[in-house]
Amino acid sequence: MSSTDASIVVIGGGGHARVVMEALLAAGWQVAGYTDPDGAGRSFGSIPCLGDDGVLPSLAGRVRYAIGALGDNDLRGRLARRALELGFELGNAVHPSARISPSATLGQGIAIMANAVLNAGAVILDDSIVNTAATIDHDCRIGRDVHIAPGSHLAGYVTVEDGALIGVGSAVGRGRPIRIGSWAVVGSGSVVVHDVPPFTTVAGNPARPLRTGSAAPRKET
Ligand code: JB3
Repeated sequence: MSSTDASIVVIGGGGHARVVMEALLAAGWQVAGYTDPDGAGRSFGSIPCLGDDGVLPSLAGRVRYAIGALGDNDLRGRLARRALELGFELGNAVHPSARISPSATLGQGIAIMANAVLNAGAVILDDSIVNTAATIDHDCRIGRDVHIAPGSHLAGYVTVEDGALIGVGSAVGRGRPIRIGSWAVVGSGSVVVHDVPPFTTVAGNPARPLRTGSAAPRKET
């Protein structure tokens, strides 16, 4: 394995990581391998599992980039920050079929999957996922460690704070500012037209609160 500017290690080896790896390959990255505690001796196509995350320190001098590739927002963010501490830079997995406005702003360690759309002025912060065919319209602001699940649609001026999950096939916004609070969860197929407080789970059409918590929720859609 040689260090190149396009070489990246993927942290995670499950379903999300496989989609990330295919997006990376399609975008021209050299995927050096992935880490997974359950992946010993396995590979994904020609991409080897390098072992668990204990191998990362020894890779840091040889592979320039890493990306956290787990669906769990909290774990993904923590692993990405650990990679930064080890000296990796965070790379972005942007599938070539995604349509990203030239006025959009991307952080680091982000996954933007096939057929996603980011329109004018959208901002996506570090370690967030814009999953397959999700659309983020103008002037939306997506925080860190967020997951916009497949087929979700955000109208203009939506803010999604750190750690929040917008479940599969949801619609958020109605053309004026709406805020989804940090670590909130929007259930699959919801229609959200009002602010959602932090640590709150909502679902339905119109989306209504199901429960309120005080700690980072596990992933769920
Ligand atoms: O809904 C969609 C399109 N994708 C979902 C994604 C966003 O989240 C997907 O369907 C899953 O619900 C989920 O994908 P993820 O996180 O890849 O989950 P899963 O397929 O269950 O695989 C998790 C993998 O992470 C397993 O192979 C675990 O062994 C591994 N893992 C767990 N903890 C870890 C760690 N890997 C590393 N490197 N480090 C860990 O600490």
